[in-house]
Amino acid sequence: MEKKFKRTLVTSALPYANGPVHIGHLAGVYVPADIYVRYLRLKGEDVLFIGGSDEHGVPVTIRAKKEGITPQDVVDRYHNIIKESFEGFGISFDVYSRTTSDTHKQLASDFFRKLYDDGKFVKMESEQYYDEGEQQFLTDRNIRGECPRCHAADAYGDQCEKCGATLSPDELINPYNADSGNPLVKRKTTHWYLPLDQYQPWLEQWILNEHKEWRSNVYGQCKSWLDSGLRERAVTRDLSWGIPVPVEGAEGKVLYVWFDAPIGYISNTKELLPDTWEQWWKSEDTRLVHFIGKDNIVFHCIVFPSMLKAHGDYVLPDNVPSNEFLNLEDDKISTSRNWAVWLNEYLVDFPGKQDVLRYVLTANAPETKDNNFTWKDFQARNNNELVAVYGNFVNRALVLTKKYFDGKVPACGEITDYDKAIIEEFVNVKSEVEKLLDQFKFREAQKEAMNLARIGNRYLAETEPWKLAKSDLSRVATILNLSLQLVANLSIAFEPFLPFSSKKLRSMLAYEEFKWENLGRTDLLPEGHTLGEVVLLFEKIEDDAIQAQLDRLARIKKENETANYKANPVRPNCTFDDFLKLDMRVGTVLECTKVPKADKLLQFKIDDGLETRTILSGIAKHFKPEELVGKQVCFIANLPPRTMRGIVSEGMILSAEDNEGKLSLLTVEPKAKPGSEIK
Ligand code: B3M
Ligand code: ZN
Repeated sequence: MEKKFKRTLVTSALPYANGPVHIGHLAGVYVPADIYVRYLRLKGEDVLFIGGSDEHGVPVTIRAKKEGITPQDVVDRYHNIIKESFEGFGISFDVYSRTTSDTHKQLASDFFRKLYDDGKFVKMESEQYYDEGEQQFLTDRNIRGECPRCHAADAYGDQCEKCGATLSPDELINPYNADSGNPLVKRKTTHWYLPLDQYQPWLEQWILNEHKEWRSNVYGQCKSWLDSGLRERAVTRDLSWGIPVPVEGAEGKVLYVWFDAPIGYISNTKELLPDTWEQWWKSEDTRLVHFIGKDNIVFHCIVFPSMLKAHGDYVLPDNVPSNEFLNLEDDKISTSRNWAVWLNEYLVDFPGKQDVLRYVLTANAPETKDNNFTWKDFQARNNNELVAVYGNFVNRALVLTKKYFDGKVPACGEITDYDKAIIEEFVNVKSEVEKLLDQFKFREAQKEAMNLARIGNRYLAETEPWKLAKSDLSRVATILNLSLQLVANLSIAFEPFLPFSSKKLRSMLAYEEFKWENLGRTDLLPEGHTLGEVVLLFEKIEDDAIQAQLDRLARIKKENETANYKANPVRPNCTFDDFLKLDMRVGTVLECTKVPKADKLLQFKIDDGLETRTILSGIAKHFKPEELVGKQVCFIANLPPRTMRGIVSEGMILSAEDNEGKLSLLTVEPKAKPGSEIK
């Protein structure tokens, strides 16, 4: 049954204030949320858009340590940078506050205390890693050590970045504190846990049965969490940076950042509306929508709703539109590797071009799968779509009106069948775009808006009014009247997506009143209405601006290759006898072919001085088989045979890798005799 809502409360994830925000943030969360909010406002609905910085948590303290400043210094700096970036891109928050505000600290603390008083937590003791020198407990991210799988020297407590393995701190070999370098010991500590297992049946009903309409990536992730069974989650931490746990005997403990951060949505609403905030959070006719990235799904769909449920006073989210990730030039965006387009830098490099980035990020929005941003595509979409279609149409319609009718909207005369067909095409756009926006399909919705501009462009190209000026001025008047109506429609349709250009366009049209309900009408500009000053809506982006960005990225890639490189630590000693057990030899490659249907495997036939030996090796991505024939390789001759794809492999070919993981084969120089033993 369709519920009736009176108001919509839109939140967007609170970015960590430990660094500036980049295009991935904008594409994944803030542009879609902003489009949605602008659309609802344009429809005259009651809507609030809540944002803010997430200022607690370990990422902030890590940054502070690195720079030798306090966590408060870090968040003060980045909160302001982030806030300005969002303003720069027209992200139209009603409030953008921070989780270090007094309002938030109080509200989050009260929230915890209520759950505590109501007996909603369980208290448990566990053993955690502790740095005796620094006298502190460590979080998973702060613990480093040797990876048990690939033996990389500096795997994190939760993951090895080298081999990608998901880890727990207990698995690391020789764990140490990433900041101090000190070795760690285990020590007992007590924490409060939210027993999510108790909420499992309710969550299954609420999500899996009552919210089947959630995006499939969101629904799917929830289902897999629920299928594997929920467990209790600690909501406190042994840290000094954060909101103190408001319970006696909890000195030195703070609320877990993921406990306090989502409460920030509530606190920021309270800060904005000290008297009426409760209406937004505590009445059933509020529709709550969280815009987030995919790494935040579990917190917004499972943990936070369980907290809200435990509390009892608050509404639950009605939808949680979450995006996948955006890559940059085919590589994962990474703050630590500086592989990103930073919003504050973009605003300096491309002044006045906020809408171009908004447009491109929406056109490539990672709504259903990870997507890719490239500077060439950015340039092409600007030049071929914004300039050549939207801008061109607008410019022609306005310039011709200036030229033939002194900048006044001419009279619409007789409508031809062709005109009618054009009108019909664009009056439907309203319901089309609405349907898509209501389903959070922003990429397609923007495409529809662009189609409107395409229709206009085609209309002018086909009617060629500039050729009729001498012979049939009243026909020119009709064509331009309709074109101008279409331009006015564009200023409405694009307002949620490209607010800066829409504003510019409205001033060119001297058309201030714009409402969503007017979309699709052909009488928006009355006959005789005087247009404003005409300027270019979009400008071409030249190759050198794009090249400068590509050069920057190439520079960063170079730096990353050389910086931070450290070889793996040496493994524990083995004896000379151990070494002698390995029979390593040189062989000459007689044949090398790809194994059919196995994209990684190469099949070698090797002259090993005794016979022809077959060896399979998973290195097909790195070499062209024909180039290896005649080369000498080193291999282990006494491993037990292994069968892969029905072929028996009798040994292992030795290789080493460069900085980017590209392999080189071990060989001998000058040549040795086949079968020669390596000593
Ligand atoms: N700060 C994580 C992130 O930026 C976290 C989101 C909090 S939303 C309440 O991805
Ligand atoms: Zn590893």
